[in-house]
Amino acid sequence: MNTVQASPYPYPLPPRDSGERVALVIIDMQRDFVEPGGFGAALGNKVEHLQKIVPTVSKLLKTFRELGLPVIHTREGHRPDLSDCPPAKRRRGDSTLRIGDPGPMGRILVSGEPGNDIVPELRPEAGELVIDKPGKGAFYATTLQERLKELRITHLVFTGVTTEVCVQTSMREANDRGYDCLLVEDGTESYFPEFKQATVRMIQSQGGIVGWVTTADRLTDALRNTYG
Ligand code: C5J
Repeated sequence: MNTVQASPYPYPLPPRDSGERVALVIIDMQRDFVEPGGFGAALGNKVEHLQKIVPTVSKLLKTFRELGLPVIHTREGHRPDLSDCPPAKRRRGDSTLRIGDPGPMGRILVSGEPGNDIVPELRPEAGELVIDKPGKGAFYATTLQERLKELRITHLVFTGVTTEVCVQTSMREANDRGYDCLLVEDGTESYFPEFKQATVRMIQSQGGIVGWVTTADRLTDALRNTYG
């Protein structure tokens, strides 16, 4: 079996034609989190820090597309009437701009607004799954699990933002549902470097309690050897 060099031990890739498939999951690479004027900035974060992973995620995206492997994009956002936004989520924090308020990129964290868009470099292509989610986890109140089953996806490679919030929550949800999960360390970022470091460590601790961790280059090499 082909594997990806990973920690705490090699990550097994499903053999071609095995009936199992690996997919790339790109979590919330939206303008609301990575550009000034969005939700991330409204919470007082330095959004520029997240922008440095865009080229790495973009290269991985290109590899998955070239190899004909499935890609899933997620977007955190709420319906325009905010009926799927718990009042507690809206109240949280001491920002002057709250979810649903008008900001420089439209209403904050509302589906269909410019800020809710995925950054242009990572824009989904026709045929790629886009999951709109009201929570931090990609499985909560979405059809993701059903779609993964339909597509026979058993292995999930996680990238995106932020490492310790939506990426880690989604990875834990996937792990509990029986998916083999791999985090790409240089394809994920946090507003807080120490939180990213801690997340990367805790995921692979105790023999891979939540999954495995690798780098984009190691993953790309293994994908090309296995599916190229
Ligand atoms: C946050 C996310 N941090 N995508 N969302 O609120 O991680």
